[in-house]
Amino acid sequence: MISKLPLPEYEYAMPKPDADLVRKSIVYKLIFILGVDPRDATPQQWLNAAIFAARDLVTESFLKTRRSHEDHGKRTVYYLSMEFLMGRSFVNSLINEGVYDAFNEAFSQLGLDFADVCEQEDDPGLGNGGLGRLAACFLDSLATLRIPAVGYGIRYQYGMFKQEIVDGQQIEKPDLWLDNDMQWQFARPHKRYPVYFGGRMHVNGNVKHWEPAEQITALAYDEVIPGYGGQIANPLRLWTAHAGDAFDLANFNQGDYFAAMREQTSNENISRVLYPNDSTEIGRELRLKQEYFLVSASIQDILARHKCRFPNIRTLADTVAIHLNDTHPVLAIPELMRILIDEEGLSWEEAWSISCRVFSYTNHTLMSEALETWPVDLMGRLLPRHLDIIFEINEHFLDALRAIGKNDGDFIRRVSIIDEEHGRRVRMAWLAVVGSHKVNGVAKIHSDLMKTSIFADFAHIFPDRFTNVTNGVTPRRWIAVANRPLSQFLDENLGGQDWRLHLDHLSGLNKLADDPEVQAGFAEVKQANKQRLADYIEKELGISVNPQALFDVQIKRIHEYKRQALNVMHIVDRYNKILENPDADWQPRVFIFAGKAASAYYMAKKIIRLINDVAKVINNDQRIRNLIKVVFIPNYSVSLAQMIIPAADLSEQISLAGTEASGTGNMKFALNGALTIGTLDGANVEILEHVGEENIFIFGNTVEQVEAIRREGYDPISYLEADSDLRRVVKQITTGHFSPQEPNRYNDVMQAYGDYYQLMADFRSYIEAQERADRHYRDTAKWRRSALINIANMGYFSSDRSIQDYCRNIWYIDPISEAELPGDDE
Ligand code: 26V
Repeated sequence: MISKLPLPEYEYAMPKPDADLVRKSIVYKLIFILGVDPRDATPQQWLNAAIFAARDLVTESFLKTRRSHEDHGKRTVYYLSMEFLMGRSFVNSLINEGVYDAFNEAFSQLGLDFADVCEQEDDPGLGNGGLGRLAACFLDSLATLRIPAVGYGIRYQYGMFKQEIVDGQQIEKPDLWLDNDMQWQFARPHKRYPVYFGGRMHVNGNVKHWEPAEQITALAYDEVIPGYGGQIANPLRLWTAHAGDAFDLANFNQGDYFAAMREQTSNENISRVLYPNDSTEIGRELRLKQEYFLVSASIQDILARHKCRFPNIRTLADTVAIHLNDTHPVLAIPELMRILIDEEGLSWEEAWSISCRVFSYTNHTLMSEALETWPVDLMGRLLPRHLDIIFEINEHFLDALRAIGKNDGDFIRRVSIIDEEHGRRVRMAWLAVVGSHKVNGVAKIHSDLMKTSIFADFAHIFPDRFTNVTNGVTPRRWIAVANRPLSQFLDENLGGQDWRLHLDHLSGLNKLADDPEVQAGFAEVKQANKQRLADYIEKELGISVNPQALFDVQIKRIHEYKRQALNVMHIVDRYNKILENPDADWQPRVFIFAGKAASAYYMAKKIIRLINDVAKVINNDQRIRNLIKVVFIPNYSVSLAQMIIPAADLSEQISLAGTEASGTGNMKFALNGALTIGTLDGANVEILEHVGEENIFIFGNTVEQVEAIRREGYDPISYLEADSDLRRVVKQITTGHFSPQEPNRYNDVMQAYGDYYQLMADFRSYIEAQERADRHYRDTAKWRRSALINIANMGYFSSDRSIQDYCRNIWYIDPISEAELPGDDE
């Protein structure tokens, strides 16, 4: 059978996606690609065969898209990110290509359990958390919205570590995701670029020449990112450091072959491992090398592509937008400047004008310890020409300020890209702001705070440069893939499937939210998901939880600012009160935690241990009669999130106001019908605006209050003195009630650094919000109504909307139109 041809001059056969053909295609792949006898095949091998069959489908869209790009020369966005937290690809691809049912049916014809086969897939963890997952949601939306786009990242050999919990404590194990042959990626052995390091600069009059000392090769692997609907697929190009032709040029030239080979091994390390977003500054040479490696390979690739399509490098800014996902890839700015000036012969002014129009930058955190700065010495040693360019950018910038009379020394010191006060460092965020035409925060409140805190000076200098794009999440992965029962419920109640592409169509649920039948339908969906999670917990952890209880969930990176410890304090308080008043009408709750702590983050690891110690005591206290269960699910990942979020009743978003830039988990929970208990922080503020205050539990101090308390001198002890419940909780935790073998274990956990994240100040208000949640839950109809209203009003939080905002206000990019796609009948 010959299918529609995207490549008309070559005939080829593509299995039509009906179950029969899919099955045959899978068996074919099993036999002829994997060389496995179907009779002996393991579920893993069946999965591998099915992935090859599925990849054929996405590859067709991929090649079509490439053709269309080549034929139309459209403006393209290049999304540079050190992290892409993609999650598993198999089911997502089937759903986006519209062939899920065919594959499902094919497996049932083969007598295999489809869910079991899907579970065999690795979950590549090439990201830390929110920033990496956002990049993945954005790629899905870019492809779905037919935006010409390429993602660029690093193909780390080891992604985020595997977390095991041993005796209540986190143990890190290497994540060998590449072991199972990454079948989704196409190796591109001919796409290779040299990346240089070290050496020195030669200055000859006006001409500067960089003579590097080391060379390493960046090799491309392309992952296919299918858009929903199967028409478009964009590439995610991941670079790997190739040792083959890497050597120390100096040693090699001196004939010291063995010394040159030693270097080779160390150069291979560049794409070895993902760095954790530690609480402590990293300042490591290898990380800087990684950042430059990504940037250099990607910029070379972008320029090569431009030159293929257009004769003149001076038109670059007309067809290229490069987005910097946080400051991590900001060396792209001096790298582009270097190539335009040193290699293309442009003047500084021409190069700078192009560069500023090309680049845009997203800030993802206000936390000062996460703002990257690099020692001038280190930068000069690794990248002397880039440092030189950064100095020159700074000079031009400061000169321009002085020229308009802004020459106050203190001001100049504050805005200088070079921090002269902490041992001379390059401030990467300053470089990003100076070198981009737009800078955005990721939620309204965060974008506003950006302009009054870290970037206050720059907001005066460049008032039009700062803007907001509230984050979003893809409804394909976070409903269609993660929550099939809810998808079916939505299809039935909204009379169609188009919410997957137009998430605002969920608003149709608003008028159904009081309908008892609709409520019952939703309750059935939620119950099924809770049961599935309860089964997982029982199987993996041997803890039996009551699926009728309220599922109260906090899953995210473990960090002091996210205040998992405040959640624990509520649990302990509830424990105390149940013991005091056992006959009251207590709402049974299951408290579910998951998340990784950066391996060097002492306090975060301690919080994990505390959760597990508290769990042990409370879960085993017969007097509690299962009214509380505490569960820490190990090894949090995208695939775990896909199972846990659909099962949640209550979503914990309890960061100290002003610390969580946006959060995206908050959106995924609300989209799946959980109610939020949260502070007025990040995107919670906008979620409140959309769902209405009667459908969310808001508590705690506002940003203004937090700041006022800090200004006036925060005194955590005064809260302890005023609140005997709080006093009791803190005393129990810090004096060993939950760690009797080691009473001092948690004596630093509650008030570390003078309670910097103000747990004590928000405790009482949090407890009251939890009581409101209990009362609300008891009124079943009221809770279900609220859950439905949450879902109904999440349309705004689709990453499709975020991407449309970026395209309109920052990248100036239009989608590929239907007419520009190679037609099926071409
Ligand atoms: C910093 C560093 C510095 C050391 C090297 C590795 C590394 C990796 C990541 C980071 C910064 C992480 C910032 C981040 O993840 N921000 C989160 O971004 C989400 C998407 O915008 C947002 O929803 C979260 O609120 C925000 O915390």
